[in-house]
Amino acid sequence: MIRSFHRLLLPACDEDFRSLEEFFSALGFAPGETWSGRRSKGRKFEAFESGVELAMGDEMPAAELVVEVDNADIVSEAARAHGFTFVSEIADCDWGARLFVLQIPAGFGKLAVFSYNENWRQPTKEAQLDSTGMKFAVVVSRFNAFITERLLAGATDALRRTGALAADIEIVRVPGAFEIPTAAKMLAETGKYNALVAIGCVIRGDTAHYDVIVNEVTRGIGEVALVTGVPVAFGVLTCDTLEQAIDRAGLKMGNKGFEAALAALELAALKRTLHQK
Ligand code: INI
Repeated sequence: MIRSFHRLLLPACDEDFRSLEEFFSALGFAPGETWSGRRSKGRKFEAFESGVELAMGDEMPAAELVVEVDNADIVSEAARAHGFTFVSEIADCDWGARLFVLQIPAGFGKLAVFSYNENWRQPTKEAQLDSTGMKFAVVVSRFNAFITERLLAGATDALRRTGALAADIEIVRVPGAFEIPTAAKMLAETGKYNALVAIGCVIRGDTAHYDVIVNEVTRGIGEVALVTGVPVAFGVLTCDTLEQAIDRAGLKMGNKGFEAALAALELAALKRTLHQK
């Protein structure tokens, strides 16, 4: 059973030794065991995995050593900053990687460095945040308008910044959070909108029915999305105090209207992506 694998380089002089040390350290190898004795000295550079790889076919790196890194672009910049000699610049490979080749100091041949492109091994589907050409409706409750108007401004800002036209954002006002699901269902059923954003603010101190309202609104908004198939993002603040609501409407905790609009857009874009064959 093999315990480890080493590629032994034998520099001819101290200067070569030092330049190889700088080379492998700068590229991100983990410095390992060192020894210095009367007859010899040495230093190991370790990598997480190592082994002998056999490969055939086109576009193979012509190099004596090959390393896989997390991000070849970053390592390439580090190599340039150290003045290492490039045999080939970083470029895309048709096997889903970015790769560059360096000259190893002291005449030890070439080192190919590559990283696989994100998600290459395990592709995932992820939508782009581009709302160009999409239509949205924002349902906003008037109760606690001091807060909900700020959330609305955040939501429209997010949609405009990602490409939606003002004319493609319908704003519909309702009395309180309780009415949001009903209005959302009416809007979703028109089939005119790619996604909806629900905006409201329920504050515990304002009502003895806090839990009842919150549960009903949350369940209702989720149900509209599931029943109609139109994404509805949840931009309803449920807070203990007015101060908490203010923090979430553009102060310390960001603007939840902005975040909800991005979530609506992402789901609308995901729907498109998943429907494409
Ligand atoms: N509506 C809210 O949006 N936020 C609240 O905090 C709130 N409180 O505290 O009562 C509230 N109540 C109104 C409710 O949503 C309905 O509009 C009303 O009950 C009429 O159906």
